[in-house]
Amino acid sequence: TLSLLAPLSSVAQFQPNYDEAKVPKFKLPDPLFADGSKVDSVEAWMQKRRPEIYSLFLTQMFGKAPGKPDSMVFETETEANALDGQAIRKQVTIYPLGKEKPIQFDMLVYLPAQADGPVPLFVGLNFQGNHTIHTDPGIKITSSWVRNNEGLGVQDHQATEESRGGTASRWPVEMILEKGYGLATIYYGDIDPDFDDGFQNGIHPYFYKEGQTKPAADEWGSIAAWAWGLSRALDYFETDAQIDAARVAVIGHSRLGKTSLWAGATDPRFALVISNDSGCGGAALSKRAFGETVGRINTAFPHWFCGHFKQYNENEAALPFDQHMLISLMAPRPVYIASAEEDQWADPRGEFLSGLYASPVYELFGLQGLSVSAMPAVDQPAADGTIAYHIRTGKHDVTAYDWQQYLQFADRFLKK
Ligand code: GTR
Repeated sequence: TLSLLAPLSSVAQFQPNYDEAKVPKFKLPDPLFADGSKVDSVEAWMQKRRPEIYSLFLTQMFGKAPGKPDSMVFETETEANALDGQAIRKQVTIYPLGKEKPIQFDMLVYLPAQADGPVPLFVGLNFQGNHTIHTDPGIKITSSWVRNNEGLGVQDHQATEESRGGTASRWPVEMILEKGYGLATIYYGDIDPDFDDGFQNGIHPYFYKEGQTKPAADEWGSIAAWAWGLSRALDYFETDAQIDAARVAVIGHSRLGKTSLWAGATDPRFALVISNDSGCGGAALSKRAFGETVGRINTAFPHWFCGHFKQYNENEAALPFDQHMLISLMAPRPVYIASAEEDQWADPRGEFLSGLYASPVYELFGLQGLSVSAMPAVDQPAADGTIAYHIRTGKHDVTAYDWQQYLQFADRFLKK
């Protein structure tokens, strides 16, 4: 990930804390406490407390996004015999604002060839283009801006043939299909290129009011835009008879794990939410200031969150919420939080604690949140509850091991 860091001097000088003894004393807001009293019913949660918490994340962290546009157009190319007959491959061009507006999201969809009805599906954004997730020669190569990457043969921000299959280890397509699930992915740069250009490219400018040149301090940053793109994918699934739009899991890694969590919070149509190594601004508690901090992330990536989030730089104590409350916004839907042992930057313990402190909200629904109260050992998933957690050996990545756990977890909720 080092190659993804912005070369700012203040960023280079940042010294992360990796010492548990130096975690500041902090007090977490109680998701089930409002106006001096305990939230004691599902109704009070859904009608009052959840909207309150949601509005804090919306205006103070991720920023407000537009709703579902009414001018969307989908164009689909289908290959009935992809991956040696194992899959139906669809490449769906999503024109979120209609064909007159020159912005399109290319979505790659694989569905199991043998299915006796609409299938459940995983959807997630990818970092380097759809063609990097599998060597399948039929996958279109994106013409959007991509990050230069020597290993993937990307120069001048243009994807080439050389990167086909280059990130396949993160996308075990055959394994997913064998288990009866579909998989859909969009290159996140189709929605908003991941660099700070003052919001001149990507989806944002299409929504500026007369005279507006950038989002207001409570309006969407890039993460909210990527999450908005995921909801447009879901809009498509609702039109495809081979996909069961009521059984869609949203998954993301790292910055895209922050994105899958926000997608789950903003769009209740996502039936299951997966955060893979999402870290700061994702599942990790900000107030622990362990590894990456709010100030560090807002300096290196000023475009990810909304303007208002910058007021918490070096000032996590002032946050009126923390990330356990982001997890609580998924309730009662299942959520899986995963960490990696060598990914201390993302604060695995802070990711676990978010799941733990979100659990009382699930209990309000009569469900078990996390099934354990102490952090599990590495490679010992705690996945019996409606919130699941594991910390895997190894580094910041998505692996077949991670996917095996997600598939097993999904089987409990998304299989008929
Ligand atoms: C890092 C960033 C993390 C995480 C990661 C990634 O540079 O500090 O928050 O998002 O990038 O997305 O790979």
